[in-house]
Amino acid sequence: MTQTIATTPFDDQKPGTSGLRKKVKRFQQTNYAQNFLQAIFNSLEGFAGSALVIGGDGRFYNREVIQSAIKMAAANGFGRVLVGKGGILSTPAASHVIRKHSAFGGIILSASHNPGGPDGDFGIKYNIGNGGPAPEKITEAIFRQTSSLTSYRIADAADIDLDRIGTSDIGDMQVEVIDPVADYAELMQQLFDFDAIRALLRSGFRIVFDAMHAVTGPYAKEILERQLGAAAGSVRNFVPEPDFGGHHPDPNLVHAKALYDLMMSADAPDFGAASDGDGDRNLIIGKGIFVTPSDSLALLAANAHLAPGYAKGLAGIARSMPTSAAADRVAEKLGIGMFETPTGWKFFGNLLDAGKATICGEESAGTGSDHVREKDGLWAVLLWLNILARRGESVQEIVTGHWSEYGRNYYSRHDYEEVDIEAAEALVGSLRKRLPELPGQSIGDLTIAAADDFSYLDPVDGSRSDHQGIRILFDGGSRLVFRLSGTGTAGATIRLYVERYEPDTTRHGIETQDALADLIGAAEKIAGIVKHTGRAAPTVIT
Ligand code: G16
Repeated sequence: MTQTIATTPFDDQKPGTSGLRKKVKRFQQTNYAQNFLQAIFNSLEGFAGSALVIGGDGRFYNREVIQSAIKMAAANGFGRVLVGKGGILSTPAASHVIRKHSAFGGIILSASHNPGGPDGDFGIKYNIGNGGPAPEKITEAIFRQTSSLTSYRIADAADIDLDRIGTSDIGDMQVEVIDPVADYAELMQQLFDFDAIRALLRSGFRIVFDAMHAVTGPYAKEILERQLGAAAGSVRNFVPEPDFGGHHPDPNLVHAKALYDLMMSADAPDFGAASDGDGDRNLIIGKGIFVTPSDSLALLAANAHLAPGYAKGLAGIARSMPTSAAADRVAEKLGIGMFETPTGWKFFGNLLDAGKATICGEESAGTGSDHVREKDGLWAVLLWLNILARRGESVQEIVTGHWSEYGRNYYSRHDYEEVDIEAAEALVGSLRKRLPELPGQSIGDLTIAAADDFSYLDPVDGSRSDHQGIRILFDGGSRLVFRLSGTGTAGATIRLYVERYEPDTTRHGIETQDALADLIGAAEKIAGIVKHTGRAAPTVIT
């Protein structure tokens, strides 16, 4: 009953920052998804008879690929598959299910915050037994497999009924359709002071959570409204749609503008939050104040001890290199380790497994901890609510208090999306060539202290990752970072990260883009973005 289907390789199946992400239309080509799945299985060893977790964010094409993945898992020798009801598992929930059930690994179908629907994006990612994204060693092996594939194996079986919780068999493999929310909700109860949050919400503290028609809807409805008693209607856009209701499920100030506008209005609730397509990102907005992801990481780390799961304190903090240094100051004060990794959650896995870091975060709206091995949107929301409940202050008071204590890291990211790939590579190539001559040069009042191309040496397994972003460091600690995104599906996306540290509290009220204006001007002078790309302005500023 196992079929071996002949196929030919595709030359574009190199995993990016987070798995393989492409247009749905590309994934719909005959054998495209199956090839990649077979390449994953071919690159793994020793999984015969063990469990595999499969789930996705519910986007268009999710169900079809899930059926193939289940049948291919059976044909390749897995003993058991756990799949979320309706094919749904948020990325952090999938990570938890892998860990809790000691699965060999998991297949997560998502293109994260990218748009869905027939003209949108799709993605496949493999997570290892610790629940985290496969490290580069494995993604490189998968890529090698994709280039020489001649066939894939699939069980000749009927589709599994994904909408009914229960077990069935495909040959020797058992398929278990599980409640996607239950295990995750139980984990959150262990980490946070649900009584304190419940009391806060009962006291009239108003929250709004925008699930953006994506995967966190069922999780947020259950946890925030049913278990914690947030007012009915606090969770918005909570029904996951294959096309995310036609929206772009990216919780940033552009795509979650309605939430932002609400939070800046006179009658704003006390706390606003949103998550993305697959539930691993978060956006936090207080009444009248947006909290940058970099600040959020620092604040959560500084206050985590107020939640029962972190009462013992943190072992260390990790952040991706382009993320602001706000968390570094917290680590310094707490006297704990601070780790700077390349962009990509996969780089945190070793640090978390080794007990070197407890909390991790990225400028790209991701925060998480050692409770799973993915970033976790709802986890961040619950930790914020736990902190707010225990401190009894507003978001604004907590954020400005933090700046007074540690100084403020003004921070912004400018994205130039869908740029011609050659033009983007030329910009980076030219910068890379000029790195040695940059130190000592001055642009206006700014003097370049150092310039390099970031390399990471993993302190746990000694692996090295080069070319992870160009850093231009100025006297006084300001910084520019240039890198190309590894998650886009059309052309290239140039990311420019701008940061300035301001210790003086009397200068903490400046509008962010104004506070960074000299650095933004310097970025143009140094990199020639307009000349290279023909773009007069970024596509998205966050
Ligand atoms: C993924 C990765 C993150 C990374 C982000 C942006 O997030 O897991 O670690 O920061 O992409 O990456 P890039 O700058 O290369 O586009 P997600 O939420 O898209 O899975």
